Amino acid sequence: MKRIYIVSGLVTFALAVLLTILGVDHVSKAESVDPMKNVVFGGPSAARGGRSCGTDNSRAVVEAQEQDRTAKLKQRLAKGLAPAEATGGVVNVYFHVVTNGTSGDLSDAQVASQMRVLNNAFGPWGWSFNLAATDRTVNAEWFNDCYSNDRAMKNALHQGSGDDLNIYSCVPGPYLGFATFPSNYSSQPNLDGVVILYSSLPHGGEPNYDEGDTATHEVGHWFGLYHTFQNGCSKNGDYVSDTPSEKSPAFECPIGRDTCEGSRYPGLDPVENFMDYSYDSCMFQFTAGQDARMDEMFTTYRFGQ
Ligand SMILES: [Ca+2]
Ligand SMILES: [Ca+2]
Ligand SMILES: [Ca+2]
Ligand SMILES: [Zn+2]
Repeated sequence: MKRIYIVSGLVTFALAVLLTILGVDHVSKAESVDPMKNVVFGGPSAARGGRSCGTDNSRAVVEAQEQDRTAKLKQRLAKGLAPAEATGGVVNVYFHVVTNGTSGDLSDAQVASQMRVLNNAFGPWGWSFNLAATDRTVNAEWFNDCYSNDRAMKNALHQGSGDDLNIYSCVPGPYLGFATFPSNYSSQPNLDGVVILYSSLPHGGEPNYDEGDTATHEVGHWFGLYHTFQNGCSKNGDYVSDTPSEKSPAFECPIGRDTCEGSRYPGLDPVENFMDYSYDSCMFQFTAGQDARMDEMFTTYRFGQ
């Protein structure tokens, strides 16, 4: 971390976040559907036509993180602290290029291009990324499946602290990428970070997914965001109040789709949101509510840690 902007305002966002946390919701328990019913884990690989993300969004993981988050937020508020002290800043990035000797050897220009994509996506919300170091490792086993070899690879290569971002490029099993959540950091600091398919970088050659938004999506998880279709149309959803509820992942670019209908679920599906499963060319935004959540999660789990 180089520097952090401290802002005590943002009362509106803070209130929105608080209302969400306190369970103020329009949907009663009786009306909510099984939150896991429509959530796709894994899914088809990118090459077979759909984005797939290997981040562990299972109900147990999400509920544990939300319980811990709620408890820690209450403690902050009880001390008179703002929900998010860190509302932006410059995050140092350690970029780990893993290759098998022939594939995956990304150039410095490609890494720089990926950094620009991240800065364009998060910049409007106060966050920017500084490339602190790039290293290159030849290890065919890690490169060919850095999902299964996640632990060995990261234990060897991870750098920095909780407010620094580690990015690994390789082939993450069947996924375009996967990430760890902020609340994972304290128990497993060396595993913290984001793993992306090497060909998902800008002009990397992965059909429909080579504008660099896989990294943006996974860094969203790293900041504490869930998929926009988390929990489907049921209570809490993605724990962000201004992203319309969404029953299932949106593939390709189905603008106008509305999978949670009726007056309880205003708005069309957020298929243009970075945290959906649509094509890179389709996704281009985060919301103010997602920013408030990222700021709060960063404050709680990463800032100064
Ligand atoms: Ca912010
Ligand atoms: Ca939402
Ligand atoms: Ca809707
Ligand atoms: Zn994801």
